[in-house]
Amino acid sequence: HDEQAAAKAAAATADSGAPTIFDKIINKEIPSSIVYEDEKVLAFRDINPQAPVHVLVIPKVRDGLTELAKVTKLPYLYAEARHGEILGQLLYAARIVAEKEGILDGFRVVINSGPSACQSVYHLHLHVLGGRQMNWPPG
Ligand code: IU
Repeated sequence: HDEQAAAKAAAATADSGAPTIFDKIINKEIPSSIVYEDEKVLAFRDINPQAPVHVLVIPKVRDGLTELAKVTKLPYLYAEARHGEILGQLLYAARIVAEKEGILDGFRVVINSGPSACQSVYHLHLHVLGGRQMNWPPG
């Protein structure tokens, strides 16, 4: 698919250290459709939704949660014990989003980590997807 090829190309060229478009969304320099926000977390609608409900939940501070692997030089989810609180807050926000959006009958929370998983934005984000039958395995 064209879309998958584009995602892989974006992933391959991503600079995991630089600010991403999500910083601009956090700062409200770029408008987004916000579903939930608190001091630490922002949840907004994905611009290219893959389901009737498709919301991204992100930490306002990136804090090393997506890092370059020293060996492979590929970016990936780099959770450490010290991230426990923010990771819990992200899942809390995902639950609030699912309740607000009325998808408690079934929803999926996804983290794409690294190029082979088609990660395209190198600021940790949870995808909250629902509002249709979700299939397994995912693509
Ligand atoms: P991924 O897991 O890194 O592939 O997901 C990035 C998502 O960010 C993807 O679903 C995009 O549609 C979405 N997105 C967005 O909502 N707004 C933007 O300005 C950009 C990407 I760039």
